[in-house]
Order: sequence, then C-alpha cells, then structure tokens
Amino acid sequence: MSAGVIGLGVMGQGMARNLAREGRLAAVWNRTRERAETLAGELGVPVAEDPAALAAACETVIICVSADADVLEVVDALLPGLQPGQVVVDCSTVGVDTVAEAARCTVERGASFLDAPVTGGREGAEAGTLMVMVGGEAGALEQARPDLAPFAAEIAHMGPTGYGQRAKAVNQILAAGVIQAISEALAFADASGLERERLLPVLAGGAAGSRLLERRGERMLAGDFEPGFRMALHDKDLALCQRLLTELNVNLPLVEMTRKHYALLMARGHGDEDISALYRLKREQFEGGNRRGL
Ligand code: NA7
Repeated sequence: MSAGVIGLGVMGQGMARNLAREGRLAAVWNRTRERAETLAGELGVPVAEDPAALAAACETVIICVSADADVLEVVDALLPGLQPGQVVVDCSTVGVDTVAEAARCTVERGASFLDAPVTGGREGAEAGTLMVMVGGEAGALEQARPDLAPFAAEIAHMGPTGYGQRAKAVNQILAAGVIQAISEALAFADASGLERERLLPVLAGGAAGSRLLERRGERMLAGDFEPGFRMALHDKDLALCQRLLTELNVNLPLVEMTRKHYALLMARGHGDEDISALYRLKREQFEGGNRRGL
C-alpha cells in the first residue's frame, strides 16, 4: 500500500510529511514545481512529472487543492494514469456537485473516489491529528484507511459520496460561531482592561473553553493573525454552506454575518490572515469604529 499527494499547500505538506514518516509516501506533485521539489528533497521521495504519473506510481491518490475548479482540473489530469482498483481521496473542501462529478469520472475508470475533507488546520496536519470526514463506499475507505491514518486522529465514514463535504459544512458553521464568540468576547475583555494572563487560563478551563481559544486567544490579543486557517478559505467554505442551505430554503444568520464581516476584512487585504483576524473588526467597535454593532 502506498500513497501519492497532489497539492502541497499548508494542509498537503503536513499530510505528506506524516505519510513519509510512516514509509507510505510514494510520490508528490504540486502545480508550482519548486514547492514539490523542496519537500520531495526533504522527504526523499520522487516528484511525479504530472498528476497522471503520480497516479500510476501509487495505490491511493490523495488530493488537497484549493477549490472546486482546481479539484476537477486535477482529477481530469490524473485519469490517464489511474488503474482499476485504485482509490482517489480528495481532502479539499469543495461542493457536493464537484465531488459527485469527480466520483463519476473516477468510477468510469474502474477506480473509487472518496470525498474526505479534514478539520484541524495547519497544526493538525503537522501533528498528524486531523479529523477526516469521509463520503463514499465503505469498502474503498477500508482500502484507503492505512494511507489516511498517518495524518489522522480519527477517520469517520459519514455516508455516500458528498457526505464528507456535508459534515465539513456543519463543522465550518460551528467554526464561524466559535471564532465570532471568541473575537467578540476578547475585544470586550481587552477594552475592559482585564489582564490576559489571568483571564485566558480561567476561560480556557471553563465551560466556554475551546481549542480555538487555547490556540489563538493569546495571539489574537497580541495582534498576531498568522494562519492557521486562512480567512479566504473559510469564506469559500461558508459560501459552500450557503449553497447547501439554499437547497433547504434557509438562511443562517451566523453564516450570513460571518461572510459579511469577512468581506469587509478581505476588502482591506486581510484575506490571507487567520480567521481570528475577525478580532480586528470587533476591537474597532470599542474604538468608535461602529458602536452600534456590525
Ligand atoms: P493552500 O495552502 O492555499 O494550498 C493550496 C494548494 O492547492 C497548493 O498546493 C496549490 O498549488 C494547489 N492548487 C490550487 N489550485 C490548483 C490547480 N488548479 N491545480 C493544481 N493545484 C492547485 O491551501 P490549504 O492547504 O490550506 O487547503 C487546501 C484545501 O484543504 C482547501 O480546499 C481547504 O479549504 C482545505 P500551488 O502551490 O499554488 O501551485
């Protein structure tokens, strides 16, 4: 059993490193070749000439690229190298229609497709503790599982194709709520003159504590918004949530509000910062930016 990774961004790099650590990484490929060469040199694995060559060199093809059109482009490019019985696992966060199309093309070649978006961010990818939410056939998941386990704390089968993405959408709505709550509460704390060294440990240990607060609270208050989880990507994910919600004839206030706030920040050039940069807006409210609320 061996895996190849296509897409060596923040998430794909961590996945590839953990696969290499367990001796399961056969090859890598990245659109920007020098990124692949740097990592491949470090890990001692080959850089495939193109996605088709990578597919031909491994049993499980793991994809982790930005958005819908990128996934379809990569799947199209790898098909000529795909053999019956292989499993293509897409860990990108994209729409259910995209994964349905990718699955259709893959199955036509006699291979299997799993939508397997992840949560846990850069830290989770590096530590090999991502939560993986999988849609597709249970048998294909069992076949690919050993090639996902090196970067996962948990791999959960959510249902047929598209159900990994549906589960991820739920997670992204939750993430919007948590980051809204933390940034608003900490802006209030800062404006109130509370000492962060005393406050943060108490909050983290209480009923409203969360991993995001533990990881990001201190850094938000210090004005450090290094990603992590890039705002532009979360905004893309919330747009995917809106599409799923439209099918149900529902607008969720949290999703609408968070996209509005992200739009304001992205227009000011903060889209490549961590989602915790939402704190910038909340803090401005206390500085007279908008005292009535955004
Ligand atoms: P990054 O760090 O922005 O990395 C994105 C990666 O996707 C990077 O390797 C890109 O290659 C690659 N990419 C983007 N578009 C394409 C196309 N069209 N073809 C091939 N490769 C492409 O994102 P993350 O790692 O944080 O996140 C990846 C996914 O996981 C995303 O869906 C998140 O929502 C969750 P490049 O180096 O720019 O050439």
